[in-house]
Amino acid sequence: MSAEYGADQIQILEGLEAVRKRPGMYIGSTSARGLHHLVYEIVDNAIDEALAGFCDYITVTINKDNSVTVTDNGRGIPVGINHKAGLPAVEVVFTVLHAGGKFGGGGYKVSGGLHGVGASVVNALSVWLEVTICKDGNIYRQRYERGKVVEKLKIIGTCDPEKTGTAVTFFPDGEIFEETIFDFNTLKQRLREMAFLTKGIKIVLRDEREEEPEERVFHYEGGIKEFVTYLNKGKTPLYEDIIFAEGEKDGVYVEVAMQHNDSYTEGSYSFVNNITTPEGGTHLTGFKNALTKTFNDYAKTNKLIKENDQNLSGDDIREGLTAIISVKIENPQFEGQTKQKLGNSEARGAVENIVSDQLMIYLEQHPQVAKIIVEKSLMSQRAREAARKARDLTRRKSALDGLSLPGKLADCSDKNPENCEIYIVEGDSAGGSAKTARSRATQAILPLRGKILNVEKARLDRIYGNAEIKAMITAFGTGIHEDFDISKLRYHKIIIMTDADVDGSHIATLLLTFIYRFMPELIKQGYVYLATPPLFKLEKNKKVWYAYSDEQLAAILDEVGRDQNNKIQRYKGLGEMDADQLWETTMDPEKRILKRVVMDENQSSEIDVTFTTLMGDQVEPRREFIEENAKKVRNLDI
Ligand code: 0RA
Repeated sequence: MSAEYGADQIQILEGLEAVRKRPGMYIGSTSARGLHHLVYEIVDNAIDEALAGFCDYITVTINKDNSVTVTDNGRGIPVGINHKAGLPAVEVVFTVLHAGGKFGGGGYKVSGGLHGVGASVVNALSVWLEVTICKDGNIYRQRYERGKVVEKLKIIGTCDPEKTGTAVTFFPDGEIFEETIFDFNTLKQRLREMAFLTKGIKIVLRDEREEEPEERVFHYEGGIKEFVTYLNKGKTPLYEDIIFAEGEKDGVYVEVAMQHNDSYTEGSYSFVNNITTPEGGTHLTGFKNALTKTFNDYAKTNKLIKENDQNLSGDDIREGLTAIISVKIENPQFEGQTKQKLGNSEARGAVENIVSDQLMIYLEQHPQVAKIIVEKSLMSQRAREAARKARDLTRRKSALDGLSLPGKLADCSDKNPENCEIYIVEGDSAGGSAKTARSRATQAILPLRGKILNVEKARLDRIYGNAEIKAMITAFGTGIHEDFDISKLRYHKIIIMTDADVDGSHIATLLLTFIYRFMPELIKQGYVYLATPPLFKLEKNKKVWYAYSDEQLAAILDEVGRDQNNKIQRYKGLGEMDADQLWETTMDPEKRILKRVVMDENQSSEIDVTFTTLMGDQVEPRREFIEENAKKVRNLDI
């Protein structure tokens, strides 16, 4: 080996040391999210090979030892010497930062968002990584440890020269990650999404850790059209077709699929190079512009609305719309706070043009569908108008009253939102106890009567007219929709306190659905919590213990001894506790357990499916969901 080679080698090692020193900079975080990004990173490379037209089969296996293997049937990572580095190309891919994209095999590179950082980052953050390549009738293998080459690339056998492909196995480094156990469901959701976004690809996910390995196959010949069908599964579509537009303009490849359902919420999800853009950007703007313009043009030309009538607004046209907007672009520019908003201006024009042209043709060929959508939009327009009037009325009233907080609210005296919390309490009687128990300075209580309105099934005007919802909106102080202003939030903890039974969870779910649909920012910023009332009270020799789970009760019983002096009470509702008990077990900031409600913005389409499945009007998908998830619930409340 020449001296030059040694010098090169040192530089390479330094590169990957930087990744180990600041892993967050490369994969976002070292939490479970970062851990799963390692898998997506390797899968992305295989997807690139698929987009280049050379691969149609990918497997992802969680092995018994919790390492992960990703295989693809692409051309195999090149093994020849890369002359610039003087090393086999595959070694460069795994040991040089950002080397991945340089070996482009044509097609679009997935290189945006949080990942797209390259296989070398996965290597740097793994205890060990092995790559096996079938190419030209040989099987090649190389192994690395914490990013460093352990041995030279070597041929370990032969294979059918017709067969090519790559397998990568890695074991995540516990020195780097807070969590090293892969979650099947997390991988399942992202891999399903990747399969929808890459039509024709077959992705198999396998979990070998269980006695009986679990396996899921994702394969959608219809691509994002099937994605829309999937998202609308628990809903009632307004027409059969999935409307589809596809094309390329100015280096932007565009695919859009959409279908309306009879709900009142919009579910549009946009992607750039297969990565979700929760903050939207130019591609989403282009889509919205195209939709608004095309429907108004069509409706006027075909006399569905009169020349002098008010235009349909974008919000009206998108009421109940499920849509996927997917663009692929060579050099995506990301903007915004979390770098998740597409900035390329050519994407706006490309999407707007392609969608406008193809949507107009579709509407002209399908006047029945066009009529259904325009009529739905007109109904939305009327409801929006009614809601606006109702809201103006409340606004005027509150201007007259000064600050008109809901009558049932027992507010706290501290006016600094950072110190303040509001308990949303199920039922007037528990509300009464909570009012007695609370710490008046910082804890406000809002009792709600019975079940609140299911916002999945109601239109805006009814939602605004609902007393319980109005009470929450005014108590929070933020307003909703276009009026929403988080700086006006009056409490930095919104705590949902319901009975620890099926009805209680249902009410909590209804409340969360409302907050998720109308004030998602409250969840994103971590202001929403669930209170945890105890399930049991144990009394023995004048001493009292509370248990919040069956396991905890068993543990306490083991400690105090299981005998006749034990008096165990099972709480069925908050109402069974007096004010002192409620304070001690559920409200005292020193002792209570609060669960913060969190959401992964990168999985918002899945969250949407879950809410629809649980709260929508289709019974069968809900039954399937419960059956699939029931086995994961340990303390099934019967
Ligand atoms: C560039 C060129 C060639 C293959 C690949 C990239 C490739 C990369 C990855 C990453 C994961 N799986 C992959 N499969 C293929 C082909 C070069 C040649 O034809 O020799």
